[in-house]
Amino acid sequence: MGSHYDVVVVGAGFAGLYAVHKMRDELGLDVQAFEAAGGVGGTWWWNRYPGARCDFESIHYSYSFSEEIQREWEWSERFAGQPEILAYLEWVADKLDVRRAFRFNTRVTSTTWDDKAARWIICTDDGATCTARFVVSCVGGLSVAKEPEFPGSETFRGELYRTSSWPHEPVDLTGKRVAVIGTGSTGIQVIQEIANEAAELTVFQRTPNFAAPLGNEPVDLAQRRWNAEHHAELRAGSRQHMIGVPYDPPSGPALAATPDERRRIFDKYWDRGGFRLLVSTFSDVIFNQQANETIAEYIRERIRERVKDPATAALLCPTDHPYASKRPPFETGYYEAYNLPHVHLVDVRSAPIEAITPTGVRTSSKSYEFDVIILATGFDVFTRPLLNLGLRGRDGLKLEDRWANGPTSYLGVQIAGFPNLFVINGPKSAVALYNVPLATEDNVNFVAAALARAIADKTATFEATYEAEEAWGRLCEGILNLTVIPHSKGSWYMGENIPGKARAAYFFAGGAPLYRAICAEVAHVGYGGFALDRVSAPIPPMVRLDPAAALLLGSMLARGMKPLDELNLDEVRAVAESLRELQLPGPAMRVETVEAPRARIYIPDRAGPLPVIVFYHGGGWISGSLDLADAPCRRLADENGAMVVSAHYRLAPEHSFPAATDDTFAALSWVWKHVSAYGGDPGRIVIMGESAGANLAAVAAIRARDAGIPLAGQVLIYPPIDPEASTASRTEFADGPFFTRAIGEKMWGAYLGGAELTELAAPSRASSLAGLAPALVLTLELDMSRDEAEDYAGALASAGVPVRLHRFDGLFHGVFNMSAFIPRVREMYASIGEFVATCKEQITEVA
Ligand code: NA7
Repeated sequence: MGSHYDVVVVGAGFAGLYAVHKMRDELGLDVQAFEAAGGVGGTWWWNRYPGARCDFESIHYSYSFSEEIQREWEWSERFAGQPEILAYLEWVADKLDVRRAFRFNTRVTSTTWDDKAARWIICTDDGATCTARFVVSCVGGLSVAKEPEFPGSETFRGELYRTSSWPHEPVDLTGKRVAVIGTGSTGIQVIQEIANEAAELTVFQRTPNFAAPLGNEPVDLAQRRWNAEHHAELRAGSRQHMIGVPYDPPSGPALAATPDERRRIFDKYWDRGGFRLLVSTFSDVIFNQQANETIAEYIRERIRERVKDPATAALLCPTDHPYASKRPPFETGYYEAYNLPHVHLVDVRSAPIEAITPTGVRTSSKSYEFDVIILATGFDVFTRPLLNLGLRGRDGLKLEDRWANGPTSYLGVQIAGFPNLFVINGPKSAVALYNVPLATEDNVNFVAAALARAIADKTATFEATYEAEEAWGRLCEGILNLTVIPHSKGSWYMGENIPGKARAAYFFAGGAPLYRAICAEVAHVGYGGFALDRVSAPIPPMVRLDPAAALLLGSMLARGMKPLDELNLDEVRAVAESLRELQLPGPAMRVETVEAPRARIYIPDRAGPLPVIVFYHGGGWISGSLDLADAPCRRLADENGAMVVSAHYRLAPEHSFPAATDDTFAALSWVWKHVSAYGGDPGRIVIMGESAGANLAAVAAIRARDAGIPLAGQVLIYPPIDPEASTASRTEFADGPFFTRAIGEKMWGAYLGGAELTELAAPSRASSLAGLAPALVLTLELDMSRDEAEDYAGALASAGVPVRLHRFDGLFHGVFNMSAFIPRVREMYASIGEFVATCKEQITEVA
């Protein structure tokens, strides 16, 4: 057995160069790296085809970790071409002096875990073997070309090139009859570049793509100076953006805009390049098929404007998949190429390619003759590069068996069963929709911190648990299913471009800020979801989020939302009111306003007398309003055929305890006495509240019992019960999601204002809970007040009160006000509906 290393790194692209630097120079580890290519550069070493270029601006598509590197390198074009990007990576490699860590022209052929020695055995194609405590794969996601599906390529007598292994010597296409197969990002770049060079260019297109102008141009001196001075803010903006570039936020939903407004916004971003057309136009294009169709049709119109022959234009217009459900390409003069008389478009959807022949290409309807054939048919993404490492994990577990039904991973960084193997930008990482160099830095930094921890603690094995992998897989799939991406056919996003490959979620589509927040949380809680020396730490809350809740949280992070406990009173109140934007609008109905006590009465158009819901809004006793409760009250009234009285109460800290409980109880007493004048039935009152409003409802239910006011039921929507409760959920969800223990404590403090804690603030402290109205208690899995609310439900039941307890998995405190973005809030309404119906029945029986 050859040498032993702390770390073996595989790959010399963006990830490998930075990983070697980080592990060797910052952690001081003994690192050996391997690279199959003859030099550094990764994808930019291999993909030397004419026109190869990045489509994130180079100022963003570059390393951010070193101020010196950012300052010293100047890009000549907005979107640099392959030679310049390769030169950059070579320059970085020299600057960091990482080349000497690499063995080039050396391919890893097998990577086998030795359980006894707790290390990896790595064999390479030069016949050498070494061992390493850790392996860090930096092999990239799009680094293994798709196997050609066409028989006969070896018989072709002309020149056959694959874009991803393009020769290093210039290829002269002048005067030649050239075929390009494939019209993805690569095919489009090649076609537009060589159209004027080839004598005849024939493009074989199976699926047209939604290509938009790249907007490339030289970077002038003034711009270079500006860039150099603004790196810090550009990078900060990038890291806060869903896809890791500081692009404008979208202008709300496309479906809420008029056709003229949509046109204006699409025009604005059409030729500005990057992914602006996707991320800076409208918020719903990636989520809603109807919204997506507005942008899809806009792009089709632009294609028709540019391509003279209507039949060719029609062939170039995609109609079988939503915009951005396949990775959108960018172009410069691509569509105009089809106006050239010697450029021909062949539709191989209707007549598929059957073979490559000695003289050219044969489709099911015709044979074509060529001097040169260029294959731009894509990659076997994410899985194949790792499978090619010949990985065998614990007990000889083969990676191909582990992944028979599609890839699994935890955070894209580790695969259960493969200890001490870390993957940079692996399957189910965020990289597919996240500016690669920044995604890479995030992953390398995460892995380096994990290694540092393992080394410091003398941890022999560091591995993802199967449970964490499952939870992560569910989140990835759930988020992807909320987008239009699964509606594409044949996209590498879903593994569908390779015949026989498992259709699955190959990446995390929740956006960079959420991904970063999750990784930070995982590390913060001691690598939750990982087993260190086989002792596993619990899966952190953010990994267990409902996918829609996760996406919403991600978009809040992208908007720069500060943690709630860092906000001042006015800011908390503003946040509470802003939740109205997250609510589904409530149905129109008659609303009466009462001044003393202040309340709104929502009266659905049904025959009375109506059952009555008395509703108290949430907001931690310090925020919230009748406006915040407006949409939920309309919905409650409509769905339950009930009159809903939304009661105002005074807020702390201006009015601390007992103002709110006195106001809410006074409102209840008023309803009992006066509601019949509005058509309500005082014999069928259900009291209900959300969050702090639920605490007030629980207390009002006790006061009602004591005052002889009959209630048909009480609905407590994630109520805080007792500020001194010492529960597991308080500890587990102390840092959120969304609602934190610190803000909870501030709210309780403001509400109590130093008053002694009694049953009028903490209902569980009542001397008896017997005789209270039947209760429905709704709790949320990822809420710090979950356990105290469930304990209260238990106490009510022990006191003989009929209780229903309904816990909702994956949701966090506050979601009742987020119904427009978290579809499962409808389950909460359904649960309330069932309960309220029972209350109605019971009273009817009594009556
Ligand atoms: P893509 O985007 O996977 O494109 C591959 C193209 O090759 C696409 O147009 C395919 O058509 C076509 N293709 C693949 N197999 C066939 C067969 N058998 N017959 C006809 N046409 C075929 O790969 P790219 O290299 O362009 O881009 C990959 C990524 O690199 C890109 O997304 C960026 O992230 C950078 P299909 O759509 O399958 O009908």
